[in-house]
Amino acid sequence: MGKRIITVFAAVMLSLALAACSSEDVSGSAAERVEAAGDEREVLIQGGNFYFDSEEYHVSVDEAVKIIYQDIEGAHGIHIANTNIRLRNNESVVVKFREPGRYKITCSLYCGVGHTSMTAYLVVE
Ligand SMILES: [Cu+2]
Repeated sequence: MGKRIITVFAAVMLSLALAACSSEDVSGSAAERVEAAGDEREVLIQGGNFYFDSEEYHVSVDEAVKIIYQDIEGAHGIHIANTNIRLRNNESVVVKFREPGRYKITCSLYCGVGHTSMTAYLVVE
């Protein structure tokens, strides 16, 4: 009896977790690196203790953008979900997003008690 309840509970938790993921993120590798032409629009993301300077950053599908990360307080970094984009202080990358979506940005460097609360979204539309 107890075992069966645990199995049902685990199944419910798993389906909730999957539902939460699919509503926030898109699957697959969403961004491709492109050669910098020098005139890309710059998207500056800044991080402090323990926040990013905006809740959302906006880019257009197929727009070449230069994503730049800077620390304004403490030492942090960013990882953008569904991409291999990981940046530390003063690093940048020129990319195009192929798919619209809300891509979660998290701190990529363990920075202390507020680390897990450092989230924002890159909105591609
Ligand atoms: Cu952190």
